[in-house]
Amino acid sequence: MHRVAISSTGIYIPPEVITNEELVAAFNRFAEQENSTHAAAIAAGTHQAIPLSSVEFIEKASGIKRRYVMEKSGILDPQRMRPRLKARPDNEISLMAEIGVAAARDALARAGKQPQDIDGVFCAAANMQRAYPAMAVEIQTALGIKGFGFDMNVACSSATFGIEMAVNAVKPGSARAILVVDPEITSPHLAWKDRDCHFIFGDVCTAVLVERLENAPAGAFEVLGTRLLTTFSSNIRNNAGFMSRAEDRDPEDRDQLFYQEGRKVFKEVCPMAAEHMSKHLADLGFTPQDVRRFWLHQANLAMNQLISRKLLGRDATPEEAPVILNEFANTASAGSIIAFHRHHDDFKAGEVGMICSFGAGYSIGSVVLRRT
Ligand code: CO8
Repeated sequence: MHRVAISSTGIYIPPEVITNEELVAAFNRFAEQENSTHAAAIAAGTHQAIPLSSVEFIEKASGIKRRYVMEKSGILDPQRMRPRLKARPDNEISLMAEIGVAAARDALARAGKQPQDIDGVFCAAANMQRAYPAMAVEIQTALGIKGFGFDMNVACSSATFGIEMAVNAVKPGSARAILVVDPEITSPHLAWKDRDCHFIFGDVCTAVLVERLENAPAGAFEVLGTRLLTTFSSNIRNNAGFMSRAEDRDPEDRDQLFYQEGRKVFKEVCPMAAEHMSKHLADLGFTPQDVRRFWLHQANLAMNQLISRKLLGRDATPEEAPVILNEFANTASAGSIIAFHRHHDDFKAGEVGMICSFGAGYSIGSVVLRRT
């Protein structure tokens, strides 16, 4: 069996930013237009007025201040309220694969590796652009990697579940190295007309290079353990799928986009995540106090504060549980990887850190790392 390490990570950041101020102004223009169209019915009590959104609420409830998106003009157009993405012909690389290739190239360069050093690509994301052929195979071929690839979706835990799959391929020797690529283009799946969730998500792509420790560059992070947990919940859902057409569903139907019971998710997932993390650490012979940094899923600031408090018995410092959701919003499975990507350079050899994601499914995935 081989010892396994994360050699590097990479990131692709989309070209456009939407601040909370811009987002709320566009949403409120949309709400006012709708309300004025339906003014008579609203006055008669037969139609519900759309309430206005507010920057103060968003920042207080979530900690999110802005988000990157692939295309913002369509999202901010009150007549449209969704991104404008161009359909590409089959002989052009698809958008998810294009940003996957960019993040993967960044990860390869940071580890000083070439495509011929890699044996597989897992495309792990909460939403796939199409059913087949796999995005992973398109990314693999565009990079010039010989070997294999497949897509996997475990919502916000796709990246950590992908890391476990990669560790399980590298450890027994079936692959020397795997790229876990997480292109999270969340904006086409977000209900930008729904005040309760229009602020939550952003687009990004991350990549993680998992390989044999013996081939990893100095300063790589050895994977000491991975652990996965799922339990079914309908509190975060998206019912869009291949049966929608046969069911005569309108793509604009509310359940064909992301929807959730945010309060219930908050209450149920925080204790589950804290318990999962402390058990995983205990089984590896660590206490939470032995961990220098927790790179947590980035859905909600108060959620991460509560989980850290449950783990440590006190508030975590920003150094112990870094926050990136103020800049990126919730980027589904990429959030904890961005936190790791941005906040690991200061680790000394021997120091231990933990990545943990949690989200729809419910799903929780943790990875314990030690700097070499
Ligand atoms: N502006 C002003 N007021 C608002 C707004 C707004 N934008 N939104 C809601 N309000 C109002 C509500 O109507 C409510 O009013 P009232 O008290 O009169 O009913 C009041 O503010 C409070 O509302 P909430 O109780 O809903 O507010 P919370 O404090 O619970 O905050 C959050 C809402 C931020 C959603 C919070 O509950 C949360 O973050 N929960 C955790 C959610 C979470 O982690 N979800 C994970 C989902 S991600 C995932 O797993 C991957 C999915 C795949 C990606 C898909 C891509 C699109």
